[in-house]
Amino acid sequence: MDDQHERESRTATKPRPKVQRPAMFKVLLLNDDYTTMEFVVEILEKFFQKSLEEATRIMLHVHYKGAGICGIYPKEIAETKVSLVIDYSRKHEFPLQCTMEEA
Ligand code: TYC
Repeated sequence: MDDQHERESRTATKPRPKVQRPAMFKVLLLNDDYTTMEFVVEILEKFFQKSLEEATRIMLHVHYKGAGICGIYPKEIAETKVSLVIDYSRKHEFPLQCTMEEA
């Protein structure tokens, strides 16, 4: 086997460690008729680290389209965000719904 051929076959058969990428989940906000626009913007700033401009853009998207993505996270983080949003909304007596689905 010449040098070049040997180098290629070695590279081609090199075992690769199997990397397990975590399953990722989209966190979604749903529209409703009662939650104020200001409160949704506050949620996006507070729990999803969005700027005022980005939070306003996402809120308007949800308002007009019915649902929108706040962020994409590993499962446990997504679950925590959903709980935080729902708890905070209920505490402020808004019916805002937040859910997650596999990305
Ligand atoms: N539709 C609400 C209103 O007109 C605003 C709103 C936007 C509510 C996004 C929920 O996820 C939501 N006050």
